[in-house]
Amino acid sequence: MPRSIITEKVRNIGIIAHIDAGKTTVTERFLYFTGRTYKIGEVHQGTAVMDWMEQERQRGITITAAATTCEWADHVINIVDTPGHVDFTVEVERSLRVLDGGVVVFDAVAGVQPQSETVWHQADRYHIPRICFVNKMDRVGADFWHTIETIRERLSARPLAIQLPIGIEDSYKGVIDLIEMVAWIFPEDITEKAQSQRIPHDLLEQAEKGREQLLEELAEVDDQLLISYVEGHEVSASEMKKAIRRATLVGLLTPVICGTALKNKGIEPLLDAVIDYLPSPEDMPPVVGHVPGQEAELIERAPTDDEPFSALAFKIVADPYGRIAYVRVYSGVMRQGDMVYNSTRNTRERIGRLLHMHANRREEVAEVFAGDIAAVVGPKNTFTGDTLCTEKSPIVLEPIKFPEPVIAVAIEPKTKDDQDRMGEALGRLSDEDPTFRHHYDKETGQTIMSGMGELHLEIIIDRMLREYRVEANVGRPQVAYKETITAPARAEGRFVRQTGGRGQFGVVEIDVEPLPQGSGFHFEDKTVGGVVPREYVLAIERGIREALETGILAGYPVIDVQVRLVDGSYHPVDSSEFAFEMAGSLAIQEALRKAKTILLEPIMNVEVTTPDQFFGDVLADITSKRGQVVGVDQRGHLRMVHAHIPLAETFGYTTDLRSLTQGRATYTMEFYQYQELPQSLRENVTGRMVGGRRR
Ligand SMILES: Nc1nc2c(ncn2[C@@H]2O[C@H](COP(=O)(O)OP(=O)(O)OP(=O)(O)O)[C@@H](O)[C@H]2O)c(=O)[nH]1
Ligand SMILES: [Mg+2]
Repeated sequence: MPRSIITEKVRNIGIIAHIDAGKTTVTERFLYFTGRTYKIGEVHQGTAVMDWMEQERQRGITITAAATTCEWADHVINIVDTPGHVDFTVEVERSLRVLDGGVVVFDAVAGVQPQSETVWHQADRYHIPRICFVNKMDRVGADFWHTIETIRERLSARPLAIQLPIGIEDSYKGVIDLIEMVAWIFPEDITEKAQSQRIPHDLLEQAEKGREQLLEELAEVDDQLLISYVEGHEVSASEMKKAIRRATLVGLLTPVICGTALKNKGIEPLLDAVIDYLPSPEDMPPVVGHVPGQEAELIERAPTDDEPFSALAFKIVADPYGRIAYVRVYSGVMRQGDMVYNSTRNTRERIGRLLHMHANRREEVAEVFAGDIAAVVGPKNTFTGDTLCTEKSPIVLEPIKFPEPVIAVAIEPKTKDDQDRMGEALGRLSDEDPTFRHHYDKETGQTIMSGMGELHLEIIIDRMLREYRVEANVGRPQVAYKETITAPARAEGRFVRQTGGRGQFGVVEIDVEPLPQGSGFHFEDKTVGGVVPREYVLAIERGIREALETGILAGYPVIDVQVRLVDGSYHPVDSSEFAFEMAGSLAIQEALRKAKTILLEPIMNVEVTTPDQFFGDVLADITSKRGQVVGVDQRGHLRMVHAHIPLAETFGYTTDLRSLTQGRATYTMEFYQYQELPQSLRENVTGRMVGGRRR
């Protein structure tokens, strides 16, 4: 069966923004205006199609990224609506990894907010072309131009206003399209179609100025347009659109338009802009990967159906009814019944059913093509970040990087039955969410769960109760400390037992070295001449990895370490994988003792918005929490305080801030980096434990 739509007419986009900017509301309007749904879903009424999880509807926030599809102007738009809350940043990260373009939504009153900055930089990392939608133009205090200014300043971007708003706040009516030079007034009655009309007389001069400025900015970055412009030709709307598209695709400019999703204004032009300015899969450069087992051997796949098949699994959903892997197809075709190769794990997977997803509704398809986003039902051994491809031409695509959990709680099931169900629930939930981890602490007999923040763990606990019926007592949140080394060291590990019968023999020598933050664990075999056979090297690495889960200071995981195996010896009879695993473990523990190991604590990026009169109190409170103020902005009567505060000091901050400011200040918080825990506080941590084991 041929594909029903050519790749050039496909858009894979993500809706990204700060929490509450209106992403889900925008997505719901997309579904309504394109005829996908017949009734508008509302977040605040708990009826949004995209926020289908119980926890989402109750809280009015998005927790999981939901995918859907709609059609507009002969094109297919695959949309992923992402959550804005930082605790669910994993959803943004994996969506951006597989999408081609982004719609960034801003609150017209607040302008760029901290989390929009974060998602913007995430999109930068993946070179995602984007357009900006200044939403909530109906709100008191809405300001299109101020928002554009914050995009320029805080995101270091080049925003390009391609519309002018008509009216503002209560009287916001529509927009002037500076390219076509027409006005759109959006009817109050949603069943009426918006019509373009002549620009109102009193706005004509402003519109002409706006267009002139738009042309100047475009000419600065686009040579083709520059030529027409300096030669004094009348530049046509279609020439302008092409130039804007070129500049957007390479990230030189970001078109900005406005509206109010809640009041159904500005949605059709936004859909047009998605088609006009965001890339199709064909516009994307070939995806790059490497030959399995040879990381330096790079290979490419062009985004066409006749290339060998390759796809990346970016999300696993494991509900009690089955396991589904969401994939992005980069090249080639995958059909039901195909045997595909998981090159990340060197396993094979028989493809059962293939689906297109609409939030939590499913539509079965026989095959999926280059550029598609689809779901595979029932894979057993495919995990987030894995590559699926043809075994004949294998490729390993770059996996997705996820942040480390920073917060932990102890959880104790109430009954034996709960205990059994909890095991299954934990397995499934961590399968879905790479930023959620759990382990069993032998010493305290507790299960420790760790994640990205209080809300993240709260939702997990809630899901365990509702979906898996696990009742449990949950401890207070604790900081997930880490350990790391600060100096290089060499150490030997000997595991030798040779008294009668078959003995044990494994001897290894390793070098360790600190790595920059975020690098993780690297292992390299530097031995020569087969002093340690290959299978034992793997055992050594395993032993080291395991030992690093429990550091020597307070039992917290050790991060950012380079380990080189430099020497070793084996015995033809007594050596075993077990002996080398032990030797590796002993060597790394010895090395950690020599390599000046320190404790690290997570530091958070906090932004507090407070009325002037509480500014002093807010500052003093931040200082008392070992916080450091790194910047202060002023807007009207509000101050925005940007600070770094250790996570340990932020528990309960919502309550503190409320009582300090009579509930008039707000804040957002996200992980910034790990820093050494001051010596004076070390005692508190080494005498306590969670997220690690005391030794
Ligand atoms: N006044 C006004 N309110 C809006 C507009 N768009 C959305 N809202 C409201 O803002 C709130 C948040 O909207 P959502 O669409 O849930 O925002 P979101 O960006 O999806 O939020 P998260 O997914 O939790 O990050 C809801 O109460 C919406 O009704 C708008 O244009 N004007
Ligand atoms: Mg949402």
